[in-house]
This record gives sequence, C-alpha cells and structure tokens, in this order.
Amino acid sequence: KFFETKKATIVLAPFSGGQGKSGVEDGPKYLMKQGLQHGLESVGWQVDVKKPLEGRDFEQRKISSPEVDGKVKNPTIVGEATQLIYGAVKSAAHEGRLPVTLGGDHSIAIGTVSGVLDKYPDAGLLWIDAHADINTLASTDSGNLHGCPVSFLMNMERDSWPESLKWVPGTLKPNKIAYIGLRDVDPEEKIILKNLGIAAFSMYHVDRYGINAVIEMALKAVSPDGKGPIMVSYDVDAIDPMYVPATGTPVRGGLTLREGLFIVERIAETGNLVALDVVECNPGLASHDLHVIDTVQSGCSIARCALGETLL
Ligand code: HAR
Ligand code: MN
Ligand code: MN
Ligand code: MN
Repeated sequence: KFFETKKATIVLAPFSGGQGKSGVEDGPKYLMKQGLQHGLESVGWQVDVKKPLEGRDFEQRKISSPEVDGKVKNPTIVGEATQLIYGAVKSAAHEGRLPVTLGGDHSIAIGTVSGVLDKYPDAGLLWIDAHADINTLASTDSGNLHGCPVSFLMNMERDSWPESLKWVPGTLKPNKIAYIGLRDVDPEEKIILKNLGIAAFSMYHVDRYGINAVIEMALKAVSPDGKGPIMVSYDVDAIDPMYVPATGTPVRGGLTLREGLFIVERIAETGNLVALDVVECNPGLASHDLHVIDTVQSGCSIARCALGETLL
C-alpha cells in the first residue's frame, strides 16, 4: 500500500520547448478549467496544486531566442524547465503524495520520472504513447527533445548531452519500462528498443492479443511480482485522433477511448500507481471547439480513471 491517505498533487507543467508547435503550453489551463481537480476530489483524493514554472518565461524565450545546439532544439529551456518540474514532483512524492503532472509536451517527463525515481528507485514506468520517445541526440531527425526523454532517463550517450540536462540522474533501467500504443517509431528507435530488450507493445499487439492481455504483459514486464510501484507517463496521442484530435503529432490507427481508459483503470485496480503524467494536449491545434472538448475531456478522464474512478 503506497498511500495511507489519498493525497495527490497536481503539478502544472505548461511547457512547449520540447517541440516546435505553440499551444501545448495551454494544456494544463484547459484541463484545469475542465474540472480536473474536482474530478480527482470526486474519487476521494485530497488535492493540492503546484506551479513550478510560474513566473518563468520559457515560452517567450523559445519564441524570441530559439536555440539550436547541433541539431538539438532549445536544450537550455528544456533543461531548466525539467529540473524545476523534477523538484516539484520529487518533493510531492517524498511527502507521500501522488504527483499528477499536466503537460506540456512530453519532454517534461525527463523531470517527472526522475523525481519519482528519487522516491521509488525501483518504480516501473508505463509509457503510453504512439511514439517511443527514445531518440538519442545522435538518432533524432527532428531535434525535438520531446522525442528523446527516455534516452535521457536511461542515461544513454551521456557524453553527448547539453550542459543544461546534466542534472538528470539517468537511473531508469531498460527492464523497468514498458510501452503501450506504439505505431510511429523511427527506424533507429526500433533498433534501440530491440538491442535493449525493452517491452514494447504496439497497436499490432493490441489487435493480436487484446488490450487486457497487453496491459497484464506490460505490468508483468516492469514488476514481475505485481507489487512494485508503477508510474504512468500518458501521452494522449496514444489514443486515436478520432477521440483525441488536438495533439501535436496525431497518428491514425490508435487506441479507442475505451482501450485508453481501460489501461489506467486496470493500473488503478492494482493499487500500485505512484505517479501520472498527462501530456501533449494542444488545444491550439483543434480545428473547432468540439475537438478541444473531446481532447480535454479525454485527458481529464485518463486522470480520474488512473486515480480510481470506476464505471460501477
Ligand atoms: N520520433 C519523432 C521525433 O523524434 C516524433 C516523436 C515525437 N512526438 C511525440 N512524442 N508526440 O510522443 O521527433
Ligand atoms: Mn510522447
Ligand atoms: Mn506521442
Ligand atoms: Mn534518425
């Protein structure tokens, strides 16, 4: 049992510097306006809110002084922002609270996962995503750091890292991560996944075995005895764009909304969830208002289901 009393901390991470598009920094504001905090309270959690990036001008810096270091884009703001998020998540976890971090783009998971591992060094990480986000600075084609967080978390090619990211402990082991929902993985990422023997369940596996078997296999991979702490880093683009259209890199052929919610319902049922990220909601990319509502409501549902909302 990881929580005596059900206390959660919503960590707002309105950050877009891990990729090129504007709007993803508004994700937290929309999710909160949609009632995310009340939703978590309604399933029995005491909730407080932290804003580690408040008063910082990352968005301004990204626009007015874009940085390129070799092919890597905006490493300085990504390093600074993720370190602030790291501090907030780490302290919430050490206070015995469950951090729910709202992105922002997926580069923020460099901070959240590092913070969780500080409290729970043996935590298993479930990465729910259309993308593997495991590019190294050598393999990335886009130079966008939201495509690279897992390589930093696993300490890959540390010698190539920019100064701003050297704070990252990089203690995640390959047998402590499992992916669900993959369908847009770069050729070099496929080689990395294979070489490291990482448990990766693509949409093929969801179709082949069904979502129930896939989540059991993923849980088994990161926690063979079923008792270890579990963190979920949930990129909303794992869910099909017909349900979650307002996101930066939509890929068709994804999870149904029910499959996407079932994953977190099942994890809630284990009682082992210790942290959650919900990332890549970009209300600015919706072509009309209904797309905003669909996307933001899906994000809120993910958080409520992960924290224990049940259908009956
Ligand atoms: N693999 C591509 C890259 O490295 C795109 C991945 C980023 N997209 C995301 N992350 N939304 O999950 O740029
Ligand atoms: Mn992602
Ligand atoms: Mn993605
Ligand atoms: Mn490449």
